[in-house]
Amino acid sequence: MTIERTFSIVKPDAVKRNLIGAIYNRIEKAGLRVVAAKMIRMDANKAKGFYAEHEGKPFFDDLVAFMTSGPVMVQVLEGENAVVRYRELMGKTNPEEAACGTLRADYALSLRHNSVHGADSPESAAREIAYFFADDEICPRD
Ligand code: RTP
Ligand code: MG
Repeated sequence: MTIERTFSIVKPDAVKRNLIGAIYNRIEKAGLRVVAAKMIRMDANKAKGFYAEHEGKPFFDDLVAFMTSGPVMVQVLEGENAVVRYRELMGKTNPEEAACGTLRADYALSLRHNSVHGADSPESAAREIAYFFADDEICPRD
């Protein structure tokens, strides 16, 4: 069994609507464990660095404005195949295309205000975890 880590954000639209607990509940029910978490408010530089892969795309400025519009919860999740399993739990980027029962189908407001982020590969997960957390802020479970 390979235990993997992934990186997750509860985005500003979900924090504003008091959905942190609901989303954590779904993460835990899916068998993923929260091994690090904190609330932060990103500034523009932090958000631009996080979404650097999208720099130059037409939605980039709006994405950065949205991600800095309020506090977010950032967390590290651990479990078997955590990257793929958390992407499945989130559903597709656009909530209109997200499968029933996924976080985005149930909570997202729009393509931009889509409530959650999840790393798209183990390599992205490693980069994103290191972008927000020091090693000693992560508490692996027994
Ligand atoms: P995320 O990185 O936030 O988990 O979302 P994702 O992998 O499902 O989607 P990605 O392609 O990485 O896009 C990042 C975020 O940018 C916004 N977006 N807007 N056409 C558009 O207006 C557009 N496309 C993407 C979404 O908020 C998406 O989550
Ligand atoms: Mg992405």
